[in-house]
Amino acid sequence: MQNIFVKLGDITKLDCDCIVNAANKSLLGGGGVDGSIHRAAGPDLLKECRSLHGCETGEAKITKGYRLKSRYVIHTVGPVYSGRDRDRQDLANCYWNSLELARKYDLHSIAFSAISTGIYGYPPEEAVPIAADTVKKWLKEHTDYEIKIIMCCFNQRIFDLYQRYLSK
Ligand code: AR6
Repeated sequence: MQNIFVKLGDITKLDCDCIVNAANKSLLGGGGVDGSIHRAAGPDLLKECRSLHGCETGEAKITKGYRLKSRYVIHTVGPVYSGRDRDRQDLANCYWNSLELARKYDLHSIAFSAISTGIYGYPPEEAVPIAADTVKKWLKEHTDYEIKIIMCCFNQRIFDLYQRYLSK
């Protein structure tokens, strides 16, 4: 896919319109990528997050990026992996709703972290096809909207899975 790029590295270093945080329902920070984003953005991010009053699984909310290079942060809450059918829809909603929010704010580059594949335990082999299929479907339904999508991977295994799946 022309507009989808796979990148290995730290999402907090990326210079794009928005990065997508794998948050928890409180939106008040945590470990993993969430912790790194809050550390890099500085305390004003937490202040704005407090005003959002949390976020449901599969939904997405937006804040400014503060000290990050990225102008905005989209916070989405992935499912805690349970092995049930519902996980798949919840995870797909995270990608879909983040893209909807980016469009609403007229943002034209977005970097996703691999939502739920860390602390929330989603097996990367299952999560990567869901993420890739959802962004592809979104792009197909929004051909009038220009957006560069980066799938930012923090480890080689997820990077390889994306490369393989997206080249199909
Ligand atoms: N840049 C890019 N990707 C990263 C980075 C980084 N700096 N750090 C980690 N990853 P996780 P989850 C990858 O655990 O599974 C938090 O406590 C990581 O390798 O951050 O959705 C929240 O507050 C993995 O592939 O998020 C929640 O409580 C992916 O990001 C909970 O963790 C997601 O791993 C959410 O768990």
